[in-house]
Amino acid sequence: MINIKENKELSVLNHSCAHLLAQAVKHLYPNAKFWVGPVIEDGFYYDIDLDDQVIKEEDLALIEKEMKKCAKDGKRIIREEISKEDALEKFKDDPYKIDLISRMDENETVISCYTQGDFTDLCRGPHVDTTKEIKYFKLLKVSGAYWKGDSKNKMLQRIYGVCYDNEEDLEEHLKMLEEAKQRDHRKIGKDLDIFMSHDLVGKGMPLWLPNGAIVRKQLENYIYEKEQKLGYHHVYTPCVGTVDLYKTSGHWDHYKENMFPSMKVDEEEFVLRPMNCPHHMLVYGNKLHSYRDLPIRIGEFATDFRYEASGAVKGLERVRCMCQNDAHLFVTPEQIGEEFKKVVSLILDVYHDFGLENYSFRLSLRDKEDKEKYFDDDKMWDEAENKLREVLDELGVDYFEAIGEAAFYGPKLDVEVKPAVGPEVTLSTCQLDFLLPRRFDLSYIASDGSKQVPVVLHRAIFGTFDRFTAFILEETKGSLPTWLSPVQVNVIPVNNEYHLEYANEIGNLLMGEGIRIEVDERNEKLGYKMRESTIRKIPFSVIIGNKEVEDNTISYRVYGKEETVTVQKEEFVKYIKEVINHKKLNRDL
Ligand code: TSB
Ligand code: ZN
Repeated sequence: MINIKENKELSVLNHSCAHLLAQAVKHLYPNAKFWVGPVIEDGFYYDIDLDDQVIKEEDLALIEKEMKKCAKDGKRIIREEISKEDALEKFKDDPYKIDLISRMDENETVISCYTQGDFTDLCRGPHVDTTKEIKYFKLLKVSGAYWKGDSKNKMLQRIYGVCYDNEEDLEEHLKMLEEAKQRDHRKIGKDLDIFMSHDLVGKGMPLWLPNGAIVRKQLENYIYEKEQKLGYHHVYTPCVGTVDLYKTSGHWDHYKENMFPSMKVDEEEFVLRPMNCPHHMLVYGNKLHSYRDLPIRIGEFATDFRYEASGAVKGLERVRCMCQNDAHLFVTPEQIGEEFKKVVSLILDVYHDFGLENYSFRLSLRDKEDKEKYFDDDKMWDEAENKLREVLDELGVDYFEAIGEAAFYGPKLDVEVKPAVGPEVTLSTCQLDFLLPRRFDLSYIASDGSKQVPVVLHRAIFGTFDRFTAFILEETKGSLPTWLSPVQVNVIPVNNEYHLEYANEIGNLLMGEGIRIEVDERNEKLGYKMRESTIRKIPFSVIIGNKEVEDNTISYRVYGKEETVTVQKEEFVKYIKEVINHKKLNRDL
């Protein structure tokens, strides 16, 4: 897709279209006041204050119509330069423009305005010459946006749109948006009954429905087994901690704006935890350790709470209550490379099992000049950063480096993925940490008998179960591999009168083998039931008709495939168990 912001002509066109939008809104809502209307990667938006009037999605068509009318007039777009004083006078009734003008650079003594017909807006420009040039546009959505992005400020209404210089490109863009919408995990999650939300529970607090709970449980079992085999020890710790715990860890100073406010209970002051590291530090510190015990790997499927801006929360991808597939690995400095390699190998292994290919590794390093953000130990940083690079090269992993993106406590490796809608997000992460073990006064006895401080690797392979589920739903378009699917086999009798008994027998046989099944015993036509099976993306549909009853066989169809296969029932059981146990991907069926 074209990055509109980086394309000079399209950028001018989109910005002019934002003005056209403002002009139309002003015609239809005379009280409207305008904040800013910038060009973004995929179009433009305008933030508008309408007091208590609300623009709804269905109003956009009317606004678009008015825009077309204004554009057709073909008014010239005229630039005018005025002094700051004149600008303050001209816009004196508009607090938003006054705010913009007053904050302009000291040296900016001349201010430009653009006028088209009856509409004038403060703007640096440039713009197209006449409104006639703004032809191929579409308003896309409307949402709330706090003034200056601050939740303490008034909520404005943000209208998004896009504009091209020809019809084909606009059509192409809209088609792509429609495809992305179909792939959006929020839609799939609703269609497949994976999760819901409710205002009474709160923003960013999804409720996992029975189907979603099956998926999550399977993910938990899967990663637990892998971690067990790699020598992890799993723990359960509370999802609250005292403020003092987070003062000790440093989160209270460095991470407070991402935390829920504290609450007092008797004499103690608690916070909902945003991270699990402090708890795991205490678990490590519960015993004396020798270098022979290390690495010690403490894992937990741990619930965390983070304050995410209300405009940023999104389905399962960005939530305020999440469950991390977390672990903290305590190692000697000499073990960093080897342990990091195991984590990266585990990431590669897991992504391979899920057939994931659309991701990239980002190695976040310190900015050597920034002595304020990063603790001052060049030797330690250099060694750690080189070690991580070495491991990645050894494993032949492609990665890009991001200077200045490291955490203040150490370098890290993140896996970045692109959701159907919206900017990239991090899935897996592995972060080196030299500081936290010191803050908690952790130690081990080295081979020479001296007391040493361990190094910690924070790592989350799925990131959170929430975000990973969102991603996997989008990557598979909801057609999950059989081992993850809430319903694995849908048994469909052609005619209940003759075939239901045998269908139930097959259902019980499969259920007895631990396979998740449903028997569709509704009095509906076969075609209807098959279509529904497809809509629900159930991997296997088993069809039971006369022939199957007579021959003691079953016929099945794999999701997305045309052909129907008839086999002995024992053979089917064997086959589907193999598909599940080997976690076969749909593309390999
Ligand atoms: C890995 N202390 C480390 C941990 O030991 C930590 O918390 N790292 S983190 O802040 O990067 O979070 C881990 C992962 O959680 C991220 O990589 C990301 O995949 C996921 N995550 C972060 N914020 C959210 C959120 N708001 N909603 C869903 N998942 C999130
Ligand atoms: Zn951590």
